[in-house]
Amino acid sequence: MAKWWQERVVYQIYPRSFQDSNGDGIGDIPGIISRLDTLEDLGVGILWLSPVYPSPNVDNGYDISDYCDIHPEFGTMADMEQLIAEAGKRDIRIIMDLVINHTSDKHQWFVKSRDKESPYRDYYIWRPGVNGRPPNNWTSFFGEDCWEYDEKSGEYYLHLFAKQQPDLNWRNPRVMEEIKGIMRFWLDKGIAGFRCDVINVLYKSSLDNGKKKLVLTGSEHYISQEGTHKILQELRRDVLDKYDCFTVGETVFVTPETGNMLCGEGRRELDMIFSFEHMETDQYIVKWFKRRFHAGRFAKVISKWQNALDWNANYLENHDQPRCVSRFGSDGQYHVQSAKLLCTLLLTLRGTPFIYQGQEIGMTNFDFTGMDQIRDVESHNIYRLAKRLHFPAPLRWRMIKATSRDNARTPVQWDSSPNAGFTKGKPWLGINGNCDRINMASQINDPDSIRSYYRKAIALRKNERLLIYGSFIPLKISKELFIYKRELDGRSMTILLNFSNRRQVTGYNGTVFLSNYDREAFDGSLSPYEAIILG
Ligand code: TEU
Ligand code: CA
Repeated sequence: MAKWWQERVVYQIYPRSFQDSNGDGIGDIPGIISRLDTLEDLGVGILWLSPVYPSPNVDNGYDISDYCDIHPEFGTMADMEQLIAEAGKRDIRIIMDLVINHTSDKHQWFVKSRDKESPYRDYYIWRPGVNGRPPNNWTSFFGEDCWEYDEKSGEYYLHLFAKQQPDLNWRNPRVMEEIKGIMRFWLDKGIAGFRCDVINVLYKSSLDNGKKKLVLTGSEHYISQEGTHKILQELRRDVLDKYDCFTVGETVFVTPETGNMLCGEGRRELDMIFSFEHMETDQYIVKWFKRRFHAGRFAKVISKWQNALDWNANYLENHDQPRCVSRFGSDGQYHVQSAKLLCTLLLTLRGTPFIYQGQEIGMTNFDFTGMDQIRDVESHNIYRLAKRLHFPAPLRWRMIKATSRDNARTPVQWDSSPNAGFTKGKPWLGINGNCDRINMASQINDPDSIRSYYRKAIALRKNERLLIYGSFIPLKISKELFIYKRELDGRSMTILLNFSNRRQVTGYNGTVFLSNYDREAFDGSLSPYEAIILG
């Protein structure tokens, strides 16, 4: 049965880097409000805000110290209420980031839990050490230990991410009731749902040692456990089902089987999930060891997931991933064509498309030259770990440069003025030097720009139900070509994507619905990085 959140395009905003309104160099909510007309013009129907709650910003807001307020650097609760209202006037709905695997270590719950006698002690996972060592051998997502010793109470607490992000204890029914209250608080303000942060690691089935692994020793005890399914079913039954809203879960290490268990229609858990497998086809084991991008490997994984789930959440970049045009396209000679090609892919897949801020103008990876310009806690931890492992400095920097999450976090390039129109102050993170040629102002009225192409593709998707609800049928996958068709009620469209800088003959023909070479007719051959939709 059709759902409104299947028919809209989502635009992800990383507020810190979107638009500053008061000159402190940090993006904020009034800045977002000032850009709503541009977002409405683009044609997006939902905004996902990365966290705007009070936070010490160890992990830029993914370490929350108060779930029911707004960080002063982003504005006030009145600003947030105004954003929800102003977006609503433009038929744009807002979803917030729900980070409930962990809080900040500055959250009152954690501060109180450091006292062994506190009723908040059991909100977190505190354990005594074993022979002066941490309680088990687990390793964290951020390349550190998973346990931090707390002198005050003489025990360790678990943190799957930074040590300033203590994991909540989801075996505690009081934690469940607290989180339900937080979700109702925001849903009552009129938001339309949540993007749920690392939502499939909430329940730890055991704290036993894990099998030693290069990545995330111990994860077999907490990835997609039965206890997590029960939690998601309860949140759905007691809170979400009482509102006109949806959820998209960020779910690490899911397979199509475990993914279906989390978001299949009948499961009554999440509505959609972000899987990672297509984002792992250009790496060896971990993202820090880059592998040459291969369109065939990429296309095979995308095709698999297209038909593995009832409904997909499709994305090519976000605040954690490098810029897709630099990674899967070409940010050199074919920058414009390949950015439009990736737009065509994203907007013609079956599932809700998620566009990340700046993707619509073809923003590229950053042009930083050293770690002193990097702000991301994950990058600094990994750099330190690589140094401890005696990786030579040039290799360490090469690893970080290609993969750091800061690639996606440089401020949005609005125009070619100083600081790209993002701020009148000193930006919290460096602005890419290519903002003089890649910026919103130079594209917004140019019919041949990347942004104009995104606007056309979004409009086409809105007007063609077969691009929303049609079946996905792969036709050809090779090192250069990804060709597939969408079909609904006897009508079909064929999408041809040339992921190479060479001309390709395809043997297809048809009426051109969209082309990144502005073709009127199609002779069967594709130019470098050409994308075309035939009907
Ligand atoms: O990310 C979860 C997560 O696992 C990411 O670190 C991801 O594995 C990696 O970056 C992919 O390349 C979520 C948020 O998106 C991220 O920003 C937070 O740092 C993290 O959770 C902790 O809240
Ligand atoms: Ca600001």
